[in-house]
Amino acid sequence: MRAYAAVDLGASSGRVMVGRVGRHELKLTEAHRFANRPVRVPEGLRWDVLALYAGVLDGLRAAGQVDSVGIDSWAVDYGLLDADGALLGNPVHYRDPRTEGVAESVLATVPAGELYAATGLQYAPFNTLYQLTAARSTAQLAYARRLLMLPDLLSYWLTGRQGTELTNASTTQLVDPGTRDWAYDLAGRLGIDLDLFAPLRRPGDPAGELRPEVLEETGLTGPVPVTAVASHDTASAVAAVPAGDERFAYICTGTWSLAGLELDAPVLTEESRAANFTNELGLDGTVRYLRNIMGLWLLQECVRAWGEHDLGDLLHAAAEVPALRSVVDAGDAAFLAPGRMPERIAEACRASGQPVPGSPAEITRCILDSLALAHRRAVRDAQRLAGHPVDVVHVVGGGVRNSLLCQLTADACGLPVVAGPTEAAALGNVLVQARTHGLVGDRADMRRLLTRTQPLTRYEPRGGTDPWRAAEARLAGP
Ligand code: ADP
Ligand code: LRH
Repeated sequence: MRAYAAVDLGASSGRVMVGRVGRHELKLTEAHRFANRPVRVPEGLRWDVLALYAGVLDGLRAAGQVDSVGIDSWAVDYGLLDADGALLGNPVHYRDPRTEGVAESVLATVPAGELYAATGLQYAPFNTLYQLTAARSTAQLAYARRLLMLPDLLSYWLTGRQGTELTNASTTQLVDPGTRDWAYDLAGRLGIDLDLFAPLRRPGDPAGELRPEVLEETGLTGPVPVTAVASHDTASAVAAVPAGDERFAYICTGTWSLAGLELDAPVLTEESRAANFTNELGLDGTVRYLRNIMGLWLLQECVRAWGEHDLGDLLHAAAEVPALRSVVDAGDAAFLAPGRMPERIAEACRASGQPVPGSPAEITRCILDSLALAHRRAVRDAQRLAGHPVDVVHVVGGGVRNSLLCQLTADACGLPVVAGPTEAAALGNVLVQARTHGLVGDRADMRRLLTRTQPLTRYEPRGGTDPWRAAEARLAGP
């Protein structure tokens, strides 16, 4: 048995998990969990990256002696370093409004079709490409000599070594999904200096060893290697989908719902671009063909607005509310910004001529019905656009704990849902580390181990999908 620490930073919480792996065993325990609370300062919405780093150190101390450490986090965001290697300011949150209207200037230089052909990425206002364009005339960028994506920044602080992990780099919209290298021509046309990025590294590559100061602070005995994992949390989560064959769709449910397919090659058709599907890079040359759906962010923001509310009670009450009374488009970027979420959801229902949900239970039901409906659309669209039929939908991530959402997703998709594991990103992180020690083989081997060792719940679809089709039509408008 070996022990691996998986640092997994989500938009709502960070955790350090310990995975104990043997040839036929895989056990995950939580060493430490800490809140991830973005902070609004006069210049905008920022990540408190020092608090996150402190949480990582606390977590490593709680984890105890491990054979290796891997880090994954949410995508697209980065820290800038000056010529001395010091961090220039707090990383900007992808929900910061600085990218509003920026896409127009990018698209005036590189039309949307060309951008999709070059990078395979969906349009999302927060893609690193747009963030860098928004930052163009700032003093910070002028002084920056290095850009490190968030997991790479934390890895640098732990080890002193710099690199850019590929799966997360693919979310910058500056990587060519065909060559799996930088899109040099595109970056040149847009005046983006690729020298800012540290050299690419791939999951499984060595990423240094914990610095002596880190060993002292965490009480660990060196050398402790840090291993590059699929550092985009969604890439790690997809690697840990316990699928039996390739005929599956997945939904990674947490702050976001990332719904789609694992493919061997990108889908770069015009139809796919119009449907806003993304081709992010996954483990072992795979493509994560998926759509971003607003996810449980909608509920997180409502709960924040309502103050103290027990999530379990809220979900019980929501289960009693009649189904599909009102739905909103959970893929709409209008819900990206924080604030006033119950009012914004009510306004969207009013604007589409549906009953306006009022109580927290009604609004929660509206959110869960809307997420299930968006899951249905993404799973159906992905199969059609990629020509890749599926028999089952795997739900992983925090939403696994929400049995109502899992059941509604099965109902809406008209397919069985297999829910679990909850901590898929951490498990994918652990398994890539274990692979470097030869404890697991290929992706199929990893998935077999997950299926044998992790608790999974199966939800069969109830009733027909007609009510969901009707709700879809209602959203499409008259
Ligand atoms: P992220 O990694 O994006 O921060 P997670 O995968 O941790 O997100 O998922 C967080 C979400 O999981 C919460 O917003 C909440 O909706 C859901 N969740 C967590 N615990 C429970 C629970 N006990 N019951 C129902 N839902 C839960
Ligand atoms: C989920 C996630 C998702 C990205 C978003 C910014 O945590 O990494 O895959 O699109 O955050």
